[in-house]
Amino acid sequence: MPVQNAEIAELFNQYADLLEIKGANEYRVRAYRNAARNISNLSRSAAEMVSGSEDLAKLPGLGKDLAAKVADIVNTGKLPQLEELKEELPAELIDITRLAGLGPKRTGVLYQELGITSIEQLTEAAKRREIRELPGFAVKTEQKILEEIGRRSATAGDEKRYKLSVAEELAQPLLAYLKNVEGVRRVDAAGSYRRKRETVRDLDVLVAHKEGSRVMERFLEYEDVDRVVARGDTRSTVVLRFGMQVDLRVVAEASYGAALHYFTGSQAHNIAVRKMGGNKGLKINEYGVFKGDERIAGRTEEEVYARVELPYIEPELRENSGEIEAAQKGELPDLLVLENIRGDLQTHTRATDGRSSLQEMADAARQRGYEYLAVTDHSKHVTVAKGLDADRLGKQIDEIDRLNEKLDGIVLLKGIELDILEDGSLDLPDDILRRLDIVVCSVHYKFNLPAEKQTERIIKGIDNPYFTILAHPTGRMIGQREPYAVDMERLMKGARDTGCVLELNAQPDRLDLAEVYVRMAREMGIMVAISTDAHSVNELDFMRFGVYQARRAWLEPGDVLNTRSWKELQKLLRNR
Ligand code: DGT
Ligand code: CA
Ligand code: CA
Ligand code: ZN
Repeated sequence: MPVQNAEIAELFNQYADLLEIKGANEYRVRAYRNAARNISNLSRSAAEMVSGSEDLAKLPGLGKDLAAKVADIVNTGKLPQLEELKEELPAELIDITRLAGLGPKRTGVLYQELGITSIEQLTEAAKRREIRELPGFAVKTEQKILEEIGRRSATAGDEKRYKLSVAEELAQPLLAYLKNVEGVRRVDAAGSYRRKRETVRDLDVLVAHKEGSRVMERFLEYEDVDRVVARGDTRSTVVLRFGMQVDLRVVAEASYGAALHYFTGSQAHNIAVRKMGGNKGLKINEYGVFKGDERIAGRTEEEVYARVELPYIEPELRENSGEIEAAQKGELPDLLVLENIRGDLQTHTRATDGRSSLQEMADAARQRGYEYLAVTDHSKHVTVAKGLDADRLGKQIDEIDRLNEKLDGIVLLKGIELDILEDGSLDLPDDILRRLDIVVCSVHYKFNLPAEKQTERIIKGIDNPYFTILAHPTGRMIGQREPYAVDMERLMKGARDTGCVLELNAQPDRLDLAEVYVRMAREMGIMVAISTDAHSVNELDFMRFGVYQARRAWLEPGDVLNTRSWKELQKLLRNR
Protein backbone atom coordinates (compact mmCIF):
# COMPACT_ATOMS: atom_id res chain seq x y z
CA MET A 1 0.00 0.00 0.00
CA PRO A 2 1.60 3.28 -1.08
CA VAL A 3 2.06 6.05 1.47
CA GLN A 4 -0.97 8.29 1.55
CA ASN A 5 -0.85 12.06 1.24
CA ALA A 6 -2.40 12.37 4.69
CA GLU A 7 0.43 10.33 6.23
CA ILE A 8 3.05 12.54 4.62
CA ALA A 9 1.25 15.62 5.89
CA GLU A 10 1.04 14.13 9.37
CA LEU A 11 4.79 13.51 9.51
CA PHE A 12 5.49 17.07 8.35
CA ASN A 13 3.14 18.46 10.97
CA GLN A 14 4.74 16.39 13.71
CA TYR A 15 8.13 17.61 12.58
CA ALA A 16 6.92 21.22 12.60
CA ASP A 17 5.59 20.77 16.14
CA LEU A 18 8.87 19.38 17.43
CA LEU A 19 10.84 22.09 15.65
CA GLU A 20 8.67 24.68 17.28
CA ILE A 21 9.09 23.11 20.73
CA LYS A 22 12.80 23.17 20.20
CA GLY A 23 12.65 26.84 19.31
CA ALA A 24 13.64 26.58 15.63
CA ASN A 25 13.33 29.49 13.24
CA GLU A 26 9.64 30.22 12.67
CA TYR A 27 10.00 30.34 8.86
CA ARG A 28 11.28 26.82 8.88
CA VAL A 29 8.40 25.71 11.05
CA ARG A 30 5.93 27.42 8.78
CA ALA A 31 7.48 25.86 5.66
CA TYR A 32 6.75 22.37 7.00
CA ARG A 33 3.20 23.31 7.99
CA ASN A 34 2.57 24.79 4.53
CA ALA A 35 3.97 21.72 2.87
CA ALA A 36 1.75 19.53 5.00
CA ARG A 37 -1.35 21.50 4.05
CA ASN A 38 -0.49 21.55 0.36
CA ILE A 39 0.16 17.85 0.23
CA SER A 40 -3.03 16.93 2.01
CA ASN A 41 -4.90 19.18 -0.46
CA LEU A 42 -3.30 17.57 -3.54
CA SER A 43 -5.78 15.98 -5.91
CA ARG A 44 -3.24 13.29 -6.82
CA SER A 45 -1.18 10.76 -4.91
CA ALA A 46 2.28 12.12 -4.08
CA ALA A 47 3.54 8.53 -3.93
CA GLU A 48 2.46 7.92 -7.52
CA MET A 49 4.15 11.13 -8.61
CA VAL A 50 7.38 9.98 -6.97
CA SER A 51 7.26 6.55 -8.59
CA GLY A 52 6.47 8.21 -11.94
CA SER A 53 9.58 10.40 -11.46
CA GLU A 54 7.52 13.58 -11.67
CA ASP A 55 9.08 16.74 -10.28
CA LEU A 56 7.41 17.43 -6.93
CA ALA A 57 9.46 20.59 -6.44
CA LYS A 58 7.04 22.34 -8.76
CA LEU A 59 4.09 21.72 -6.47
CA PRO A 60 2.89 24.72 -4.49
CA GLY A 61 4.75 25.20 -1.21
CA LEU A 62 7.34 22.51 -1.78
CA GLY A 63 10.64 23.37 -3.47
CA LYS A 64 13.62 21.09 -3.91
CA ASP A 65 14.47 20.38 -0.31
CA LEU A 66 10.97 19.43 0.80
CA ALA A 67 10.33 17.47 -2.41
CA ALA A 68 13.33 15.30 -1.54
CA LYS A 69 11.86 14.70 1.91
CA VAL A 70 8.53 13.66 0.41
CA ALA A 71 10.45 11.17 -1.72
CA ASP A 72 12.18 9.86 1.43
CA ILE A 73 8.84 9.32 3.10
CA VAL A 74 7.37 7.63 0.05
CA ASN A 75 10.36 5.27 -0.21
CA THR A 76 10.91 4.45 3.48
CA GLY A 77 7.68 5.39 5.24
CA LYS A 78 9.73 7.62 7.53
CA LEU A 79 11.12 11.12 7.80
CA PRO A 80 14.68 10.64 9.10
CA GLN A 81 14.90 14.18 10.55
CA LEU A 82 11.73 13.53 12.54
CA GLU A 83 13.17 10.31 13.97
CA GLU A 84 16.24 12.24 15.10
CA LEU A 85 14.22 14.95 16.80
CA LYS A 86 12.10 12.32 18.52
CA GLU A 87 15.28 10.85 19.95
CA GLU A 88 16.33 14.22 21.19
CA LEU A 89 13.08 15.45 22.77
CA PRO A 90 11.16 13.60 25.51
CA ALA A 91 7.93 12.11 24.12
CA GLU A 92 5.77 13.59 26.87
CA LEU A 93 6.28 17.03 25.34
CA ILE A 94 3.73 16.02 22.73
CA ASP A 95 1.23 15.25 25.49
CA ILE A 96 1.90 18.70 26.90
CA THR A 97 1.10 20.36 23.57
CA ARG A 98 -2.35 18.79 23.76
CA LEU A 99 -3.00 20.01 27.27
CA ALA A 100 -5.23 23.01 27.86
CA GLY A 101 -4.76 24.12 24.27
CA LEU A 102 -1.11 24.93 24.91
CA GLY A 103 0.09 23.96 21.46
CA PRO A 104 3.71 23.51 20.39
CA LYS A 105 4.77 27.12 20.66
CA ARG A 106 3.97 27.57 24.31
CA THR A 107 5.14 24.04 25.05
CA GLY A 108 8.42 25.20 23.54
CA VAL A 109 8.55 28.16 25.91
CA LEU A 110 7.90 25.81 28.86
CA TYR A 111 10.65 23.50 27.66
CA GLN A 112 13.21 26.18 26.88
CA GLU A 113 12.57 28.52 29.81
CA LEU A 114 11.78 26.06 32.60
CA GLY A 115 13.14 22.79 31.24
CA ILE A 116 9.70 21.19 31.51
CA THR A 117 9.53 17.79 29.81
CA SER A 118 6.74 16.01 31.70
CA ILE A 119 3.20 16.61 32.92
CA GLU A 120 4.48 16.12 36.45
CA GLN A 121 7.03 18.91 36.12
CA LEU A 122 4.40 21.08 34.52
CA THR A 123 2.07 20.52 37.47
CA GLU A 124 4.77 21.45 39.95
CA ALA A 125 5.73 24.57 38.04
CA ALA A 126 2.08 25.62 37.83
CA LYS A 127 1.64 25.09 41.56
CA ARG A 128 4.72 27.17 42.19
CA ARG A 129 3.14 29.86 40.00
CA GLU A 130 6.06 29.95 37.64
CA ILE A 131 3.96 29.56 34.51
CA ARG A 132 2.17 32.88 34.80
CA GLU A 133 5.51 34.69 34.63
CA LEU A 134 6.39 33.35 31.17
CA PRO A 135 5.90 35.36 27.99
CA GLY A 136 2.62 34.49 26.31
CA PHE A 137 1.15 33.00 29.49
CA ALA A 138 -1.32 34.38 31.99
CA VAL A 139 -2.65 33.47 35.40
CA LYS A 140 -5.62 32.06 33.59
CA THR A 141 -3.49 29.69 31.50
CA GLU A 142 -1.83 28.46 34.65
CA GLN A 143 -5.15 27.75 36.30
CA LYS A 144 -6.46 26.10 33.17
CA ILE A 145 -3.44 23.82 33.11
CA LEU A 146 -4.00 22.81 36.73
CA GLU A 147 -7.68 22.28 36.10
CA GLU A 148 -7.09 20.06 33.13
CA ILE A 149 -4.40 18.06 34.87
CA GLY A 150 -6.72 17.66 37.84
CA ARG A 151 -9.41 16.39 35.53
CA ARG A 152 -7.08 14.00 33.71
CA SER A 153 -5.47 12.58 36.83
CA ALA A 154 -8.86 11.52 38.11
CA THR A 155 -9.24 8.92 35.40
CA ALA A 156 -6.19 8.84 33.17
CA GLY A 157 -2.87 7.09 33.62
CA ASP A 158 -1.73 3.80 32.25
CA GLU A 159 -0.47 2.62 35.62
CA LYS A 160 -3.01 1.24 38.01
CA ARG A 161 -3.48 3.49 40.99
CA TYR A 162 -5.53 2.63 44.05
CA LYS A 163 -7.81 4.96 45.92
CA LEU A 164 -6.33 6.01 49.24
CA SER A 165 -9.12 4.21 51.09
CA VAL A 166 -8.27 0.96 49.30
CA ALA A 167 -4.57 1.42 50.02
CA GLU A 168 -5.48 1.99 53.65
CA GLU A 169 -7.47 -1.23 53.80
CA LEU A 170 -4.49 -3.14 52.46
CA ALA A 171 -1.86 -1.29 54.47
CA GLN A 172 -3.39 -1.31 57.95
CA PRO A 173 -3.39 -5.09 58.54
CA LEU A 174 0.08 -5.39 57.02
CA LEU A 175 1.46 -2.68 59.28
CA ALA A 176 -0.16 -4.30 62.31
CA TYR A 177 1.33 -7.66 61.31
CA LEU A 178 4.83 -6.21 60.91
CA LYS A 179 4.59 -4.39 64.24
CA ASN A 180 4.15 -7.77 65.88
CA VAL A 181 7.34 -9.19 64.45
CA GLU A 182 9.90 -9.64 67.19
CA GLY A 183 12.44 -6.86 67.45
CA VAL A 184 10.55 -4.42 65.26
CA ARG A 185 10.84 -0.94 66.74
CA ARG A 186 8.96 1.16 64.24
CA VAL A 187 6.81 0.61 61.17
CA ASP A 188 5.41 3.22 58.79
CA ALA A 189 3.96 3.28 55.32
CA ALA A 190 5.77 6.15 53.58
CA GLY A 191 5.42 7.34 49.97
CA SER A 192 2.25 8.80 48.50
CA TYR A 193 0.30 6.87 51.14
CA ARG A 194 1.80 8.96 53.92
CA ARG A 195 1.37 12.12 51.91
CA LYS A 196 -2.32 11.15 51.65
CA ARG A 197 -2.61 11.49 47.94
CA GLU A 198 -6.01 10.70 46.43
CA THR A 199 -4.55 7.62 44.82
CA VAL A 200 -1.55 5.44 45.57
CA ARG A 201 0.44 3.36 43.12
CA ASP A 202 2.41 1.21 45.54
CA LEU A 203 3.09 1.04 49.26
CA ASP A 204 6.53 1.92 50.57
CA VAL A 205 6.82 0.33 53.97
CA LEU A 206 9.67 1.10 56.32
CA VAL A 207 10.70 -0.96 59.34
CA ALA A 208 13.30 -0.22 62.01
CA HIS A 209 15.10 -3.42 62.99
CA LYS A 210 18.62 -4.55 63.81
CA GLU A 211 18.46 -7.62 61.65
CA GLY A 212 16.87 -7.20 58.23
CA SER A 213 16.69 -10.87 57.26
CA ARG A 214 14.40 -11.75 60.16
CA VAL A 215 11.85 -9.15 59.14
CA MET A 216 12.05 -10.10 55.49
CA GLU A 217 11.29 -13.72 56.22
CA ARG A 218 8.14 -12.79 58.05
CA PHE A 219 7.16 -10.23 55.42
CA LEU A 220 7.32 -12.81 52.64
CA GLU A 221 5.17 -15.14 54.76
CA TYR A 222 2.40 -12.58 55.11
CA GLU A 223 -0.81 -14.32 54.08
CA ASP A 224 -1.84 -11.63 51.61
CA VAL A 225 1.33 -11.93 49.51
CA ASP A 226 0.57 -13.25 46.06
CA ARG A 227 4.08 -13.29 44.65
CA VAL A 228 7.56 -12.11 45.46
CA VAL A 229 9.11 -9.80 42.89
CA ALA A 230 12.48 -9.25 44.57
CA ARG A 231 14.00 -10.30 47.84
CA GLY A 232 17.00 -9.13 49.80
CA ASP A 233 18.05 -8.59 53.38
CA THR A 234 17.17 -4.94 53.55
CA ARG A 235 14.82 -4.56 50.64
CA SER A 236 12.09 -6.73 49.13
CA THR A 237 9.16 -6.22 46.83
CA VAL A 238 5.99 -8.27 46.72
CA VAL A 239 2.63 -8.08 45.00
CA LEU A 240 -0.42 -8.52 47.23
CA ARG A 241 -3.32 -10.66 46.11
CA PHE A 242 -5.27 -7.51 45.44
CA GLY A 243 -2.63 -6.57 42.87
CA MET A 244 -0.94 -3.76 44.71
CA GLN A 245 2.82 -3.80 45.01
CA VAL A 246 4.58 -3.32 48.35
CA ASP A 247 8.21 -2.29 48.76
CA LEU A 248 9.62 -3.07 52.18
CA ARG A 249 12.83 -1.60 53.48
CA VAL A 250 14.50 -2.38 56.76
CA VAL A 251 16.80 0.23 58.27
CA ALA A 252 18.65 0.77 61.52
CA GLU A 253 17.03 3.08 64.04
CA ALA A 254 19.84 5.60 63.63
CA SER A 255 18.73 6.06 59.99
CA TYR A 256 15.02 5.74 60.49
CA GLY A 257 14.15 9.43 60.26
CA ALA A 258 16.30 9.96 57.19
CA ALA A 259 14.80 6.90 55.51
CA LEU A 260 11.28 7.92 56.43
CA HIS A 261 11.93 11.34 54.98
CA TYR A 262 13.46 9.92 51.83
CA PHE A 263 10.75 7.36 51.15
CA THR A 264 7.92 9.68 52.03
CA GLY A 265 8.91 11.97 49.20
CA SER A 266 7.74 13.54 47.16
CA GLN A 267 10.79 13.22 45.04
CA ALA A 268 10.60 16.93 44.21
CA HIS A 269 10.48 17.82 47.90
CA ASN A 270 13.43 15.53 48.61
CA ILE A 271 15.49 17.04 45.87
CA ALA A 272 14.84 20.55 47.19
CA VAL A 273 15.81 19.56 50.75
CA ARG A 274 18.88 17.71 49.55
CA LYS A 275 19.93 20.78 47.62
CA MET A 276 19.62 22.93 50.72
CA GLY A 277 21.86 20.43 52.48
CA GLY A 278 24.32 20.61 49.61
CA ASN A 279 24.51 24.38 50.00
CA LYS A 280 25.64 23.84 53.57
CA GLY A 281 28.19 21.22 52.58
CA LEU A 282 26.01 18.37 53.85
CA LYS A 283 25.02 15.18 52.09
CA ILE A 284 21.47 14.01 52.70
CA ASN A 285 20.32 10.54 51.71
CA GLU A 286 18.16 7.72 53.05
CA TYR A 287 20.82 6.81 55.65
CA GLY A 288 21.17 10.20 57.25
CA VAL A 289 22.66 13.64 57.02
CA PHE A 290 26.40 13.46 56.53
CA LYS A 291 29.23 15.89 57.02
CA GLY A 292 32.06 14.19 55.19
CA ASP A 293 31.84 10.59 56.40
CA GLU A 294 30.25 11.42 59.69
CA ARG A 295 26.53 10.96 60.18
CA ILE A 296 25.34 14.00 62.07
CA ALA A 297 21.57 13.36 61.93
CA GLY A 298 19.03 10.78 60.80
CA ARG A 299 17.20 9.30 63.77
CA THR A 300 14.13 11.48 63.27
CA GLU A 301 12.71 13.55 60.46
CA GLU A 302 12.82 16.62 62.71
CA GLU A 303 16.60 16.20 62.93
CA VAL A 304 16.92 16.08 59.17
CA TYR A 305 14.89 19.25 58.73
CA ALA A 306 16.74 20.97 61.55
CA ARG A 307 20.04 20.44 59.74
CA VAL A 308 18.81 22.54 56.84
CA GLU A 309 17.26 25.03 59.24
CA LEU A 310 13.69 24.09 58.52
CA PRO A 311 10.91 23.29 60.93
CA TYR A 312 9.16 19.93 60.57
CA ILE A 313 6.99 19.87 57.45
CA GLU A 314 3.85 17.70 57.48
CA PRO A 315 3.88 14.90 54.87
CA GLU A 316 0.72 16.20 53.17
CA LEU A 317 2.59 19.39 52.26
CA ARG A 318 5.67 17.76 50.80
CA GLU A 319 5.14 18.34 47.10
CA ASN A 320 7.60 21.17 46.55
CA SER A 321 4.66 23.43 45.88
CA GLY A 322 5.69 26.28 48.14
CA GLU A 323 6.04 24.48 51.48
CA ILE A 324 9.81 24.91 51.65
CA GLU A 325 9.62 28.64 51.06
CA ALA A 326 6.79 28.93 53.59
CA ALA A 327 8.80 26.91 56.12
CA GLN A 328 11.80 29.18 55.66
CA LYS A 329 9.67 32.22 56.33
CA GLY A 330 7.97 30.58 59.29
CA GLU A 331 4.69 30.74 57.39
CA LEU A 332 3.64 27.12 57.26
CA PRO A 333 -0.10 26.76 57.73
CA ASP A 334 -1.45 25.66 61.07
CA LEU A 335 -3.05 22.62 59.43
CA LEU A 336 -6.52 21.37 60.14
CA VAL A 337 -6.74 18.14 62.17
CA LEU A 338 -9.63 15.69 62.49
CA GLU A 339 -10.23 16.80 66.09
CA ASN A 340 -11.12 20.28 64.84
CA ILE A 341 -14.23 18.92 63.15
CA ARG A 342 -17.37 19.50 65.20
CA GLY A 343 -20.05 18.15 62.95
CA ASP A 344 -21.02 16.72 59.60
CA LEU A 345 -23.05 18.76 57.15
CA GLN A 346 -24.21 16.21 54.59
CA THR A 347 -25.76 12.87 55.62
CA HIS A 348 -28.60 10.65 54.45
CA THR A 349 -31.05 8.48 56.38
CA ARG A 350 -33.50 5.72 55.65
CA ALA A 351 -36.03 8.33 54.57
CA THR A 352 -34.23 8.24 51.20
CA ASP A 353 -31.22 6.14 50.24
CA GLY A 354 -29.45 5.98 53.62
CA ARG A 355 -29.34 2.80 55.69
CA SER A 356 -29.58 4.20 59.22
CA SER A 357 -32.39 5.93 61.12
CA LEU A 358 -32.34 9.49 62.43
CA GLN A 359 -31.79 8.23 65.97
CA GLU A 360 -28.91 5.96 64.89
CA MET A 361 -27.23 8.76 62.98
CA ALA A 362 -27.60 11.12 65.93
CA ASP A 363 -26.11 8.57 68.35
CA ALA A 364 -23.20 7.82 66.00
CA ALA A 365 -22.46 11.52 65.58
CA ARG A 366 -22.46 12.08 69.33
CA GLN A 367 -20.11 9.10 69.76
CA ARG A 368 -17.70 10.84 67.41
CA GLY A 369 -17.72 13.88 69.64
CA TYR A 370 -19.75 16.03 67.26
CA GLU A 371 -21.97 18.90 68.36
CA TYR A 372 -24.23 18.77 65.34
CA LEU A 373 -25.23 16.65 62.39
CA ALA A 374 -27.11 17.91 59.36
CA VAL A 375 -29.69 15.52 57.97
CA THR A 376 -29.75 16.13 54.23
CA ASP A 377 -31.79 13.52 52.45
CA HIS A 378 -32.34 13.77 48.70
CA SER A 379 -35.04 15.91 47.11
CA LYS A 380 -37.78 14.61 44.85
CA HIS A 381 -35.95 14.84 41.53
CA VAL A 382 -33.77 11.91 42.61
CA THR A 383 -36.55 9.39 42.18
CA VAL A 384 -34.25 6.37 42.40
CA ALA A 385 -33.45 7.41 45.97
CA LYS A 386 -37.12 8.09 46.82
CA GLY A 387 -36.25 11.79 47.10
CA LEU A 388 -38.40 13.89 49.43
CA ASP A 389 -41.16 16.16 48.16
CA ALA A 390 -42.28 19.17 50.19
CA ASP A 391 -44.84 17.10 52.05
CA ARG A 392 -42.48 14.34 53.18
CA LEU A 393 -39.75 16.87 53.97
CA GLY A 394 -42.26 18.75 56.16
CA LYS A 395 -42.89 15.53 58.08
CA GLN A 396 -39.16 14.91 58.50
CA ILE A 397 -38.71 18.45 59.79
CA ASP A 398 -41.37 17.81 62.44
CA GLU A 399 -39.75 14.51 63.33
CA ILE A 400 -36.33 16.15 63.77
CA ASP A 401 -37.87 18.89 65.94
CA ARG A 402 -39.38 16.23 68.18
CA LEU A 403 -36.17 14.21 68.31
CA ASN A 404 -34.04 17.29 69.11
CA GLU A 405 -36.15 17.86 72.23
CA LYS A 406 -35.10 14.44 73.52
CA LEU A 407 -31.50 14.45 72.30
CA ASP A 408 -28.72 15.40 74.63
CA GLY A 409 -25.31 16.72 73.58
CA ILE A 410 -26.07 16.74 69.87
CA VAL A 411 -28.25 18.84 67.61
CA LEU A 412 -29.73 17.52 64.39
CA LEU A 413 -29.87 20.18 61.72
CA LYS A 414 -32.85 20.14 59.42
CA GLY A 415 -31.53 20.02 55.90
CA ILE A 416 -31.89 18.69 52.40
CA GLU A 417 -29.63 17.71 49.54
CA LEU A 418 -31.49 19.67 46.95
CA ASP A 419 -31.17 19.12 43.23
CA ILE A 420 -30.15 22.02 41.04
CA LEU A 421 -32.39 21.50 38.04
CA GLU A 422 -31.24 21.91 34.48
CA ASP A 423 -32.42 25.52 34.28
CA GLY A 424 -30.73 26.47 37.57
CA SER A 425 -33.91 26.48 39.61
CA LEU A 426 -34.06 24.41 42.79
CA ASP A 427 -36.06 21.23 43.21
CA LEU A 428 -38.28 22.45 46.08
CA PRO A 429 -40.10 25.75 46.68
CA ASP A 430 -38.80 28.48 48.99
CA ASP A 431 -41.66 28.12 51.47
CA ILE A 432 -40.40 24.71 52.57
CA LEU A 433 -36.70 25.68 52.33
CA ARG A 434 -37.48 28.49 54.77
CA ARG A 435 -38.09 25.91 57.48
CA LEU A 436 -34.62 24.35 57.11
CA ASP A 437 -31.36 25.11 58.92
CA ILE A 438 -29.21 24.20 55.97
CA VAL A 439 -29.71 23.70 52.23
CA VAL A 440 -27.06 21.60 50.50
CA CYS A 441 -27.44 21.77 46.73
CA SER A 442 -26.02 19.62 43.99
CA VAL A 443 -26.01 18.65 40.36
CA HIS A 444 -27.09 15.04 39.88
CA TYR A 445 -27.96 14.85 36.18
CA LYS A 446 -27.20 16.52 32.85
CA PHE A 447 -23.49 16.30 33.47
CA ASN A 448 -22.77 16.87 29.82
CA LEU A 449 -23.96 20.45 29.41
CA PRO A 450 -21.42 22.77 27.78
CA ALA A 451 -19.25 24.53 30.38
CA GLU A 452 -21.00 27.83 29.87
CA LYS A 453 -24.47 26.38 30.47
CA GLN A 454 -23.34 24.26 33.40
CA THR A 455 -21.70 27.27 35.01
CA GLU A 456 -24.79 29.42 34.55
CA ARG A 457 -27.00 26.66 35.90
CA ILE A 458 -25.00 26.42 39.12
CA ILE A 459 -24.56 30.17 39.54
CA LYS A 460 -28.26 30.68 39.14
CA GLY A 461 -28.79 28.06 41.84
CA ILE A 462 -26.35 29.79 44.15
CA ASP A 463 -28.31 33.01 43.76
CA ASN A 464 -31.22 31.50 45.68
CA PRO A 465 -31.03 33.02 49.18
CA TYR A 466 -31.64 29.63 50.84
CA PHE A 467 -28.68 27.99 49.09
CA THR A 468 -26.06 27.21 51.77
CA ILE A 469 -23.53 24.70 50.45
CA LEU A 470 -22.66 23.51 46.95
CA ALA A 471 -22.15 19.75 47.32
CA HIS A 472 -19.58 17.72 45.38
CA PRO A 473 -18.98 20.76 43.18
CA THR A 474 -17.44 19.06 40.13
CA GLY A 475 -19.25 15.72 40.12
CA ARG A 476 -16.15 13.66 39.54
CA MET A 477 -15.73 10.06 40.68
CA ILE A 478 -12.08 9.09 41.02
CA GLY A 479 -11.10 6.64 38.29
CA GLN A 480 -14.69 6.43 37.03
CA ARG A 481 -16.21 9.71 36.03
CA GLU A 482 -14.61 12.91 34.82
CA PRO A 483 -15.80 16.16 36.40
CA TYR A 484 -18.44 17.95 34.39
CA ALA A 485 -17.26 20.87 32.33
CA VAL A 486 -17.60 24.02 34.38
CA ASP A 487 -15.79 27.34 34.64
CA MET A 488 -14.45 26.94 38.16
CA GLU A 489 -13.12 30.45 38.41
CA ARG A 490 -16.49 31.94 37.60
CA LEU A 491 -18.23 29.49 39.84
CA MET A 492 -15.92 30.39 42.71
CA LYS A 493 -16.45 34.09 42.18
CA GLY A 494 -20.18 33.46 42.28
CA ALA A 495 -19.75 31.54 45.52
CA ARG A 496 -17.61 34.26 47.04
CA ASP A 497 -20.01 37.03 46.09
CA THR A 498 -22.99 35.30 47.65
CA GLY A 499 -21.24 33.79 50.66
CA CYS A 500 -22.00 30.30 49.42
CA VAL A 501 -19.89 27.54 50.95
CA LEU A 502 -18.20 24.87 48.83
CA GLU A 503 -18.27 21.27 49.96
CA LEU A 504 -15.27 19.03 50.09
CA ASN A 505 -17.09 15.73 49.82
CA ALA A 506 -15.14 13.19 51.86
CA GLN A 507 -16.42 10.03 50.15
CA PRO A 508 -13.12 8.39 49.19
CA ASP A 509 -14.17 7.88 45.59
CA ARG A 510 -15.29 11.48 45.24
CA LEU A 511 -12.93 13.72 47.21
CA ASP A 512 -14.67 16.50 45.38
CA LEU A 513 -13.37 19.28 45.47
CA ALA A 514 -10.01 18.16 44.17
CA GLU A 515 -6.97 19.57 45.90
CA VAL A 516 -6.26 22.32 43.37
CA TYR A 517 -9.76 23.68 43.78
CA VAL A 518 -9.63 23.51 47.55
CA ARG A 519 -6.49 25.60 47.32
CA MET A 520 -8.21 27.96 44.93
CA ALA A 521 -11.14 28.33 47.34
CA ARG A 522 -8.79 29.09 50.22
CA GLU A 523 -6.96 31.69 48.17
CA MET A 524 -10.23 33.33 47.21
CA GLY A 525 -11.43 33.36 50.80
CA ILE A 526 -14.29 30.93 50.22
CA MET A 527 -15.32 28.78 53.15
CA VAL A 528 -15.16 25.00 52.72
CA ALA A 529 -17.44 22.46 54.41
CA ILE A 530 -15.98 18.97 54.78
CA SER A 531 -18.89 16.55 54.66
CA THR A 532 -19.01 12.77 54.49
CA ASP A 533 -22.27 12.40 52.54
CA ALA A 534 -22.67 9.39 54.85
CA HIS A 535 -25.35 6.90 53.84
CA SER A 536 -24.87 4.88 57.06
CA VAL A 537 -23.42 5.42 60.52
CA ASN A 538 -20.09 3.86 59.53
CA GLU A 539 -19.60 6.24 56.66
CA LEU A 540 -19.36 9.11 59.13
CA ASP A 541 -15.76 7.92 59.47
CA PHE A 542 -15.00 9.04 55.91
CA MET A 543 -14.39 12.43 57.50
CA ARG A 544 -10.69 11.62 57.78
CA PHE A 545 -10.31 11.44 53.98
CA GLY A 546 -11.79 14.89 53.67
CA VAL A 547 -9.42 16.18 56.32
CA TYR A 548 -6.41 14.67 54.52
CA GLN A 549 -7.44 16.33 51.30
CA ALA A 550 -7.96 19.64 53.08
CA ARG A 551 -4.53 19.38 54.63
CA ARG A 552 -2.96 18.74 51.24
CA ALA A 553 -4.59 21.99 50.18
CA TRP A 554 -3.11 23.82 53.19
CA LEU A 555 -6.41 24.45 54.96
CA GLU A 556 -6.41 25.74 58.50
CA PRO A 557 -9.29 25.22 60.94
CA GLY A 558 -10.59 28.71 60.21
CA ASP A 559 -11.09 27.87 56.53
CA VAL A 560 -13.56 25.12 57.34
CA LEU A 561 -17.20 25.77 58.22
CA ASN A 562 -17.70 22.65 60.32
CA THR A 563 -14.91 23.47 62.73
CA ARG A 564 -17.31 26.08 64.12
CA SER A 565 -19.17 25.43 67.33
CA TRP A 566 -22.92 24.97 67.00
CA LYS A 567 -23.41 28.47 68.34
CA GLU A 568 -21.06 30.07 65.79
CA LEU A 569 -22.48 27.95 62.99
CA GLN A 570 -26.01 28.97 63.90
CA LYS A 571 -25.03 32.61 63.66
CA LEU A 572 -23.36 32.10 60.28
CA LEU A 573 -26.37 30.22 58.92
CA ARG A 574 -28.78 32.91 60.07
CA ASN A 575 -26.75 35.67 58.44
CA ARG A 576 -26.84 33.83 55.17
P1 DGT B 1 3.24 6.54 43.98
O1 DGT B 1 3.80 5.27 44.50
O2 DGT B 1 3.39 6.71 42.51
O3 DGT B 1 1.83 6.75 44.42
O4 DGT B 1 4.07 7.77 44.60
P2 DGT B 1 5.31 7.72 45.61
O5 DGT B 1 5.62 9.12 45.98
O6 DGT B 1 5.02 6.77 46.72
O7 DGT B 1 6.51 7.22 44.70
P3 DGT B 1 7.44 5.92 44.76
O8 DGT B 1 6.74 4.75 45.35
O9 DGT B 1 7.99 5.75 43.40
O10 DGT B 1 8.64 6.36 45.68
C1 DGT B 1 8.48 6.57 47.06
C2 DGT B 1 9.32 7.71 47.50
O11 DGT B 1 10.71 7.39 47.39
C3 DGT B 1 9.17 8.96 46.65
O12 DGT B 1 8.06 9.74 47.05
C4 DGT B 1 10.47 9.65 46.89
C5 DGT B 1 11.44 8.52 47.04
N1 DGT B 1 12.14 8.27 45.79
C6 DGT B 1 11.92 7.30 44.91
N2 DGT B 1 12.76 7.39 43.88
C7 DGT B 1 13.51 8.47 44.10
C8 DGT B 1 14.57 9.10 43.39
O13 DGT B 1 14.99 8.68 42.32
N3 DGT B 1 15.09 10.23 43.95
C9 DGT B 1 14.63 10.72 45.14
N4 DGT B 1 15.17 11.83 45.63
N5 DGT B 1 13.65 10.16 45.80
C10 DGT B 1 13.10 9.04 45.31
CA1 CA C 1 4.61 4.53 46.49
CA1 CA D 1 7.66 2.42 45.65
ZN1 ZN E 1 -25.23 13.84 46.12
